[in-house]
Amino acid sequence: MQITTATAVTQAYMRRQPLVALESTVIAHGLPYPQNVAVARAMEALVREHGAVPATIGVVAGVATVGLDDATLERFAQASDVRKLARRDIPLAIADGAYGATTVSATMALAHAAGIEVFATGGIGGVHRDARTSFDISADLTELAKTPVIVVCAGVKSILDLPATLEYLETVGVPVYGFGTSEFPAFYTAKSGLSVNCAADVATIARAWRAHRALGGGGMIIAVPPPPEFTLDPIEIEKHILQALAQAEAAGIRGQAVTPFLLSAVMRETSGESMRTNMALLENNARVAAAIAVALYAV
Ligand code: PSU
Ligand code: MN
Repeated sequence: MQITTATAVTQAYMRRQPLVALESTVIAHGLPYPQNVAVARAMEALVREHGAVPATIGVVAGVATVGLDDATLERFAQASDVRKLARRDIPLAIADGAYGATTVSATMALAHAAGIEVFATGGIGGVHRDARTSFDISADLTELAKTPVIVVCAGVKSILDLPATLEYLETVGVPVYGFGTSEFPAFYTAKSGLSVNCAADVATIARAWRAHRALGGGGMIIAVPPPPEFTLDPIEIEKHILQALAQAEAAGIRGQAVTPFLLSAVMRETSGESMRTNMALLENNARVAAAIAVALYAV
């Protein structure tokens, strides 16, 4: 399989500059236009400002691409023919010559294939609240179990079952560190009531990563609380989530459509407030990921 890398990414390898992978599902299926392309560009700019080279990942006309150019970002942000790709969806997208936005699992797979160790996103997928009957557990979790990439996120959206997601990650040996906190963030808020190990700074993360890799470990989660000025009231947000879940149930939404449906329902319910939080934490995570990528060169 051929992987195309952008010139800036190839140069980064040659110059031994740190790289940060970014996903494209959040652009194509996670946020509305034009906010999606604005935040994608802002994340790339922030990664550069903090000393690393950004590589947004996707499948472009059947070609796995590391480092989408600006016109392709725009296409992903606007087009309705862009597939949502988990790891298992990459092969057919390539064979069909299709366009595909990569989720966390697919982005990790391609980032690793391209030699990139750090990846910034918003929230990872996880165990859905109805998993006992639906069996809906995101492929992000199994990917984290095996693919060695540091995933910088704001934890897991509370549309999911957070305690079950943390249990799953423990079972499959994925380290989950709060960035400067021992409380697992819940995406819209810093508070989930769930404890994780605290990693105090990027140098600590870099040392822990080397140890994890030396032991043959796969992925690692760095959970960064959302910026305080953008956090939402957990009780308020839970009301909207319950409404979104009821709408999904009534509309019979299943499979990979569930997450995008719930995200846009919550955005509607909160009249865009949750979208502002989403954008702010994506940008914040891009900064932290760049700092971690830089720190990896120092250990
Ligand atoms: N969480 C968000 N926004 C998103 C996603 C997750 O806050 O857009 C996307 C990510 O790409 C993640 C995917 O990998 O949803 C998970 O989808 P599923 O639940 O179908 O595995
Ligand atoms: Mn699912």
